[in-house]
Amino acid sequence: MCIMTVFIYAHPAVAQTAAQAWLKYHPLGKPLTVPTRVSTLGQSMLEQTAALELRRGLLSLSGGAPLEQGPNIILLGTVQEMRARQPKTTVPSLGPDEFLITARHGDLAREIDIVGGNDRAILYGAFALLRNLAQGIDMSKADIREHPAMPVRWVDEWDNADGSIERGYAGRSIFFDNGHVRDDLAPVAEYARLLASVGINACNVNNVNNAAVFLTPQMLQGIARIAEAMRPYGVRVALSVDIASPQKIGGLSTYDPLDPAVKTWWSTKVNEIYALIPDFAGFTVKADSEGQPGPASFGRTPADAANTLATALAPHSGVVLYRAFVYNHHADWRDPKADRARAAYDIFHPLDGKFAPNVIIQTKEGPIDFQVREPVSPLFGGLTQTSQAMEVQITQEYTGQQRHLVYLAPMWKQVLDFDMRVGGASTPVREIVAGKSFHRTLGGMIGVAGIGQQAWLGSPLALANLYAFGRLAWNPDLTPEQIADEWTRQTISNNPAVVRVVTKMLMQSWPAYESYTGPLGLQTLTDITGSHYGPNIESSENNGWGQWHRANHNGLGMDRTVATGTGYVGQYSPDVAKVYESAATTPDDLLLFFHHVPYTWKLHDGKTVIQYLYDSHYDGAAQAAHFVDDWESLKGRIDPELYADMLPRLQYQAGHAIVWRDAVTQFFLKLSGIPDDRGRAGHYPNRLEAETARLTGYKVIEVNPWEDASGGKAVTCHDTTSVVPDKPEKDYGASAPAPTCAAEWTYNAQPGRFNIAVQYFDLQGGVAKFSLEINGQTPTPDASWSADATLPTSHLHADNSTRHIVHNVGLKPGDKIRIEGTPGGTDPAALDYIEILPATPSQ
Ligand code: GCW
Repeated sequence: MCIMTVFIYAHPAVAQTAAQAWLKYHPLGKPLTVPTRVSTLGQSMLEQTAALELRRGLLSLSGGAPLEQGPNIILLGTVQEMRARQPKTTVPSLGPDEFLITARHGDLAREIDIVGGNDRAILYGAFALLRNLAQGIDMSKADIREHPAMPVRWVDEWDNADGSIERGYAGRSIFFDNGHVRDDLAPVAEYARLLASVGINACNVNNVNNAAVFLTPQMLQGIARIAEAMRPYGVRVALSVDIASPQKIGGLSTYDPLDPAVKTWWSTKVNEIYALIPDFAGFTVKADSEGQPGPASFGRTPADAANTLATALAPHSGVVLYRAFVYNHHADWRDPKADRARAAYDIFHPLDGKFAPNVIIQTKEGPIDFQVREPVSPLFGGLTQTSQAMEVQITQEYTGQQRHLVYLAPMWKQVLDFDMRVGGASTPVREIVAGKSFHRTLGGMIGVAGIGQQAWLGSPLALANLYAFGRLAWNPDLTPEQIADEWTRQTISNNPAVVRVVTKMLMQSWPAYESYTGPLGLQTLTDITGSHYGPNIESSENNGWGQWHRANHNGLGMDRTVATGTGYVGQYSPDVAKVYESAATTPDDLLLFFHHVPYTWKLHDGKTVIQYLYDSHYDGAAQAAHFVDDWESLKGRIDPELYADMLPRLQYQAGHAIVWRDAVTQFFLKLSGIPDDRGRAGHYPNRLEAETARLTGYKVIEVNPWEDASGGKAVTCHDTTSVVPDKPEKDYGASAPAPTCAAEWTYNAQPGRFNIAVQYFDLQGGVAKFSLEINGQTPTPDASWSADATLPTSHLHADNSTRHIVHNVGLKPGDKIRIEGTPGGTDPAALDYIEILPATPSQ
C-alpha cells in the first residue's frame, strides 16, 4: 500500500482566475464537515490535481485554518487502487468518469474516500465534494455515486488566430494573439479548472470559420502548449478544421475528400498532431456553410468528407464532430416553399448510417440559429444510426450579448426534455444525444462558449450559463432552478434570501428577453445582416439568409405546414407533426414559427396575436425594470464590488428593453394598423421628442430603420442630415474643437419631482458628453454623463440607443429643460427624446 501525500501547493499569480467565476470557495464561517488532510493512493497527474484542488478549496472554505495532520483523511484513488488498499471492503466497479464519494467512520478516524472509475473521475469527485461543501451541505455522511450522462461534453471557442473572437462579448482571446498562441497560458489552465469543475472534458479552441491556418506546423506547436496547460484538468484539446486545408496549406491541387492524395494528407496531418498531442480529442467541421468550402464542390456528401477525417483519426481514437449547420444562404425569399429550417434534415437524414463510427453529427438545438425561441431540430429524430451531439450557444449572440441578463438553462432544458416520439416511442432529446435511444456509443453536448479576457464572459451573471451548460451535459435531469441555486451559492452567497432573489432573476430572465425581443416563435427580431443585437424587424426579410417572419399588412408568421407551407413540419415524427401541423394545436410560443396567421388570430386564451405582441413587449420591459429593483434589494448583502459591477448593467438592460419594446410595438402598429387596446403603442405622453425641441446646432435626421427611434427621428450634432450605415461620421477628434449642441424644451405639466430619462445614441469611435440643465442650473450630480459604453456599430440605431436617468429633479410649469451634447471622436452626441417619469432616489 502506498499513500502519497503531497504537501506543496503554490497559488499561481494569474490575472484571470477561476475565482472570478464560481470557484471562489468563500469561507463558510463554520467548521468543515470533512477532514482536511488529503492523500492520494496513486501518482497520476489527474489524481495529483484532484488533491491540489481539494487542499486549495478546503483551505479557502475553512477561512485559512491550517489543514489537518492527524488520522482523519480524504483519500483519493481509482477503483483498483482502493481495492488493493482495502481488500476486505467491496469497492464497486465504476465506468469511465464515474466516481464515488463515501464517508466511513472507524473507531479512531474519519475518512472520506473518493474513488474514480478512471483518474479523471477522481478529479470530478474532488470537485463534486467541494461543490457540495461550498453550498454549505453537510458531507460528513457523504454517499454519492455519479456518472456523466453523455461521453462528449465539449466547449467550442470561435477564436481566430489574430485574437479576435467571432460572436464573443468578453474581449480578446485567452489562447491566441496576432497569429500565434499566446506565451502566457496561465489563464488557459484556469479555464480548464473551471471546465473540469463541471465535468467538461474537451475544448475546441478555434473558430469553425477560417480554420486552415491552425493546421500549420508552427501553429500546432502552440496548440500542443495549450493542450499541456489543460491536460492536468482532463480537458482535451480539439481543433476546427477547414476541409480545404489540403489545398490551402498542403499544396495539393484539390481537397476532394475522396481523392487518395487528400486522404493521405489528412492521415499524415493527423499523425503529426498526435505526435505532438497524444490525447488530442478530434476535429470539428463547418463545411458547405456560410461561405466555408465543402465536399459539395466536388459532388461529394458530408459523409464522404466526415469519413475521410474519421479514417485518419480512428487509429488514435479521435472523433469528428461534423456540424449539421449547412444551408443555402442565398435562398430565394420570394419562393414560399423555400425554407432554411428544412436544410439540416434534408441534407443529413438521407446519410443516416453512412457515417464512420467515430463521426458525430453536431446539430444546433433549433433548425435556424440560436434564436430566442425555436422548435427543437427535427434532425435529432432523423438520425437513428448515427451518433449525435446537440450544439447550444453559451455566448449570447442572439440573446443580448451578455449586456442583457439571459439565463439559458431553461431553454436548453426544454430542448433536452422534448420528446421526439421516434417510432411512436418516448425518445427525449437528452436520451438521443446521450446515445441511449438508438444505442450509440458516442454522443453529447457542445456549448459555444465565447470566453475572453474580460472576466471570462464579460458580465458576472452570464457565467451561470457556462456553469449550467456543464452541469446539464453531466446530468440533464437537473432542473434549471437547482443549477441556478448551486451556482448562486458558490458564486455569490449562501444566504437563503440572496439565493432566492438571484435564482428568481435568473429564472425570469429568458422569458423576459423573449417577450421583448421575439415572442410567439417570431425568432429574435434583430438585425439579421448585422450585429444580431438591437431590433431591426425588416432586416430578416428580402434577403437569402432565410430567417424570415413574413410579416405584412394582413398577418405574420411563416407557413411551414405540410398542407399549405414549406413542408418542414413533415420532418418530425407523426406524433409531433400532428401537433405542429395545425395552428389550433401548436403551442402559442411557437405559433408564428409554424403558421402565417392574421393579426386578429386568437391565441389559446382568446387574446389576439397583435394585442399579445403589444402586451408581451410592455410586460417584458417592465420585468427588465424589476431586475434593477431585485438587484438593489441585495445591497449590503453581497460583495460590494459585484453589486456595483452588475447594477449599471441591469439599468442599461432596463433602458434597452424599452428600446426593443418601442421598436417592435411601433413597427407592428404601423404595419397592422390595429391599435393597442391599452393605448400604449405609439403613444408616449410623457415624452418630449428631440426633433420638437428648440435646437441649437443639432440637426434632425431620419433614423434607419425608422422603428429604432421614437417617432423615427433623432437629432445629431454633426453637420450632416443623413447617417450612412456603419460609416464613421466626421471625426471631431484631435484636430477640430468639438461643437456643443443643445436641445431645449419648456416644461408645461404638473409641478413636482421627477426622474428625467434621456434617450441618446452612444456610438462607437469616441466619447460624447451630455449634460442636463434646468433653467441654466445643473440640478443633480447625475445630470452630466459620458457616452462611453462599447456598443455595436457606428451606425445610429437601436444597437446603441441608450437611456440615462437623471433622478429626482424638481420641475414646475415654464421651466426650461436643456440638454447639451458634445460630440467626441466620431460619436455625434445624438439624442432621441427625454421622458418625464415619477421620481425615485438615485442609487
Ligand atoms: O449564426 C451564425 C453566426 C456565425 C457563426 C455561425 C455558425 C461561426 O452568426 O458567426 O459562425 O452561426 O454557427 O457557424
